[in-house]
Amino acid sequence: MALISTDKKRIVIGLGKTGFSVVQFLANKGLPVAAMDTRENPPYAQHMREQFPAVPVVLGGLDQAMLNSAAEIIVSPGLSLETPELQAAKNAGVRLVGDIQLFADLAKAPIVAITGSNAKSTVTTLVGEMAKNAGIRVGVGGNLGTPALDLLDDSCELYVLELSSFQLETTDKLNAKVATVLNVSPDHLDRYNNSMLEYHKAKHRIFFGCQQAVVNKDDSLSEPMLAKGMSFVKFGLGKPDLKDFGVNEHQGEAWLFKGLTPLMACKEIRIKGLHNRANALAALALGDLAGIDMSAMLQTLRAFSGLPHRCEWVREIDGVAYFNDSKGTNVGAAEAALKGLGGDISGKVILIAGGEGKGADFTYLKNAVAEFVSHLVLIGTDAPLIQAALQDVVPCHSVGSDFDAAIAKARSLTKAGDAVLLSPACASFDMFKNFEDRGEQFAQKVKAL
Ligand code: UMA
Ligand code: ADP
Repeated sequence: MALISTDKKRIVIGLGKTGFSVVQFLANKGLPVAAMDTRENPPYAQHMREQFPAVPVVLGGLDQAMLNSAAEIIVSPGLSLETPELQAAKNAGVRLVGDIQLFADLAKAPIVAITGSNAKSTVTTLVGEMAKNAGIRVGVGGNLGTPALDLLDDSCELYVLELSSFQLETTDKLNAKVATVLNVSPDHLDRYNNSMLEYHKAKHRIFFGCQQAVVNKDDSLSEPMLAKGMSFVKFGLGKPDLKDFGVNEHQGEAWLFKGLTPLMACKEIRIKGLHNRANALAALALGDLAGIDMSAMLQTLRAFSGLPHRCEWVREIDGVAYFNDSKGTNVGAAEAALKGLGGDISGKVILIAGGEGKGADFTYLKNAVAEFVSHLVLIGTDAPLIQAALQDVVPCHSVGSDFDAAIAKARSLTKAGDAVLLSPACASFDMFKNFEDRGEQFAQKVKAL
């Protein structure tokens, strides 16, 4: 949909990264705009005063009368569409939309769109690096960090977007060239009335208007609900069918394959663990459909050393390795980290977990914990919920919100060959600024031991 000029204001809700990028985009086009945030002092309030002093800003709540008379409301991903004031405006006939839809309406280059409960950032970064290494002018962002509208550039030849379920809720037609739901496991259920179906449906909005889908053979929830007009390529850790990506034996070892063609030995992939093998296959499938040169993609897999805070090795003390997986913010991620790491060590994992559980059911972790974990050290608000779910399986040690005590306790429970893993299965906001802060503090404290 084109941006229609009107005297009515577009109202941007949220003055975080997204909201500020939307204000900037609309104001630069000369369109009337106002901004609101339910917070008294949102992160970009000062930037607004400095750079857009003429744009009206309402803080500490939403002004219903202004909302009801808006030309359109552009809602940041951090605020639920169920917010009563937004629902009232919608009922008064005002369209609610998000930054990703504004982006999709104007982007001239093809879009590779990536969502899933886990592995989004890794796969998005990989596809972006693959495109760069193939000499393609590429814009990479979305939930990964750079708001989509900041990527718009007519000289761009390809966009690679990481999209969250929150961003997809406000996206009606993305029209991606290639899209994928990498995997679906419980996350953000507090925002979806505890309904996996609602969360799943939000993720699958990524396929609206899409030409080609990449499907995870090992996760049936990744299959598009409505496949009309779309072609498919699948990836999975087993042997691939003719046009799919998978793993097969070649020259006596495991190789990545496209159909019958061996591509490279799995041991050459620099990021380790079975979950990263799946991520490499997903990136290859997406990149191949987007037209990225295969040899540049394989070279990228040999060189890419992974993002910080994702199963990142920190240090070894007395034969015990310490890993920072602070980005493991839900049960599916913690499970993948345990399986990826647990199989690679001679001893057991001492897992540090806890924080804000977002309504998750932690019994999901029972099997992985029983197989790989010797002790669970628990921090943060939802430690009691995790303890209740897993204390039958493994000894649990709650230390409240004392992160130093958590690390000391974990260390005291180790023996040579073990690993200490921070993979909280929870959001960080009860004790830290964000997951990066949690991971950095962990690394710092472990290095100081
Ligand atoms: N908030 C309010 N009132 C408001 C608006 C927001 O209280 O009126 C609060 C909410 O609690 C929310 C927080 O502010 O959690 C941030 O919301 P925001 O919409 O201002 O966030 P942005 O700074 O714009 O960042 C968003 C994404 N954040 C969320 O979806 C919560 C960032 O993803 C993303 O990088 C950025 O846009 C650019 O696209 C972060 C994230 O945690 C990494 N995403 C979740 C995840 O990955 O699990 C979905
Ligand atoms: P996202 O952006 O979706 O949070 P990341 O690439 O940042 O994904 O990875 C987050 C966490 O998810 C990692 O720290 C790891 O614990 C877990 N993870 C990575 N790859 C996978 C996968 N293929 N399946 C399940 N979990 C994964």
